[in-house]
Amino acid sequence: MAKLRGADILARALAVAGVREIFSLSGNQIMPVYDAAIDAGLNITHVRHEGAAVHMADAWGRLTGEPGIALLTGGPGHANGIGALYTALASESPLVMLSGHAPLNQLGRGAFQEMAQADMAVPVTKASFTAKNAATLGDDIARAMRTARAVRPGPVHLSLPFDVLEQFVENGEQFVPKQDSFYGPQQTLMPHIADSLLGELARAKSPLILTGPQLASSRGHALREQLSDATGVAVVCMESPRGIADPCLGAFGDVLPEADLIVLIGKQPDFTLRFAQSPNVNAQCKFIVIDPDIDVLRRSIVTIKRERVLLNGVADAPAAIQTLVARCKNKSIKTNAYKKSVSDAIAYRPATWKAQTAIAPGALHPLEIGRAVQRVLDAADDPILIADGGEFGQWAQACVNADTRVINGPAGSIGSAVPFAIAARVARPNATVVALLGDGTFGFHMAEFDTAARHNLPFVAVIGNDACWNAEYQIQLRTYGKDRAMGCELQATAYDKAVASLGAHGEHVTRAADLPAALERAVKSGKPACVNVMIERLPAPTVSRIATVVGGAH
Ligand SMILES: Cc1ncc(C[n+]2csc(CCOP(=O)(O)OP(=O)(O)O)c2C)c(N)n1
Ligand SMILES: [Mg+2]
Repeated sequence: MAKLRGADILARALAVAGVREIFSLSGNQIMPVYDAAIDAGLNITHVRHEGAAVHMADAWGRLTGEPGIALLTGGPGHANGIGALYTALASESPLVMLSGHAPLNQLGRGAFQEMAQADMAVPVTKASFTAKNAATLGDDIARAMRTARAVRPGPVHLSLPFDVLEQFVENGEQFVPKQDSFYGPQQTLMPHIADSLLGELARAKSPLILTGPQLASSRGHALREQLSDATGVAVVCMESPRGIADPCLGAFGDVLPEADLIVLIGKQPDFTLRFAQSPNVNAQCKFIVIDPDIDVLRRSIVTIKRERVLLNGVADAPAAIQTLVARCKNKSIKTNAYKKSVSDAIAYRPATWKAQTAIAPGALHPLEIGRAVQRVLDAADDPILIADGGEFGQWAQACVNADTRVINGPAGSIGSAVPFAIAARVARPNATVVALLGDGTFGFHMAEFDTAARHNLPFVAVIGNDACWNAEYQIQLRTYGKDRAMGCELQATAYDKAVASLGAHGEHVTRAADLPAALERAVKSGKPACVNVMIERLPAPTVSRIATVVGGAH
């Protein structure tokens, strides 16, 4: 058997794991991996900023369920990728960030780009470590992928010292792990806990099941529906930093205090659930907590308060749902009346929204964009919705939907939409991908239009352009007064023209009547497209049948 470099073992290990796509920005430290990728049949989407590569790996993880792979260079390249890991961590998205690294044999002597890379990534990953030699590199990548998928999915970092990538080992093939090394065991829900849980659900008057962002994926969507059908109980996935006030959940916050039993499946009773406290959650409401992570489970019980927790168990969220659905088979389940009031509340939008238009000429109301984009998604065979950014992002999430949706998520970090959209096209080459995002947010990864053009990955980015960092501007108006706005204005930039020079199709829209045709041209262009729509500067919507509706009407 032949000698192999560390880089070849790594590339072959990735191929055995089923990896075909890598998101990367090149650099000295990782060029051996680029070389090895040719023989291993790995395709590289070569981006313009490392943060974009990590966001792409994140979207890949959410859309496919398989860890996305980002490959960055060492030192500054690694540092540029760190911020994007937080978005993936909060959204429970599996990915592996591989970073080049100064050679081990030069460490401590002032090596080029020497940096404590693994330490840097610790707070924003599930595991973060550095490869030590070529013979164990395959095991390292297997461990990284297992860990990314296991328990609560999330990002893992592995640093790749240059001398390890260049090191030759005899009989290298034997160090490439077998396929099953990339998968760990599932934690299933104990049948007696499942049965007790189902018993409590049947006894409760107004029960509710909540899941975390892991279940926001397409597979998660199907599992949630199965669980709701099987138990007759509403199942709600929470994946927004606005939590119970997520505009995509309509008036959910209105009916939540009526729940007398909440089952949390992989969902933490954190800020998004207002720490499960009154008045948002009834003080008498009981809880059942199922979580894959024993430490999180303990913390959840303390947050909720032990006396309110009827039952708890350790299990992976998807596996727990499968067990619950299986244990419901052949039982006659009645649909709980509260399920309908929850789904009605979630579907609720103010009646005025249907016909809402802008007041002044020259700009649209975000709802007018929502209606036009919804028609495009509804007409597509495989629609994917991406939403991100500020007040416009909230409007978009409130009024546009698709079964496959990727949003910036509980991290509350803006900027990922363009990389998400590009990765969505890599993951699903025939999908119609539409990203809705604010103008400030668009600026983060504008250069990735060049990546999309070079790799022939068409998608449509629809900018709600209010020439403002409006979310922060609204805080200034609300908190400090209308004369205290400061520094949040942007220019009414022609982003459509800016990205046209990167190979994109551009549209500039100032009238609602022109938007449908502009969207159609953008989709048909077969290019990455930017539809730059001027909008009114409105606060994000708060949807409630009880509270005053903010921003919905003039
Ligand atoms: C990485 C990151 N930086 C800053 C913020 C704070 N922030 C949240 S929304 C927002 C404004 C976004 O502006 P834009 O995309 O134009 O949307 P708008 O609110 O104007 O609709 C800012 C600065 C954040 N959430 N994440
Ligand atoms: Mg804006």
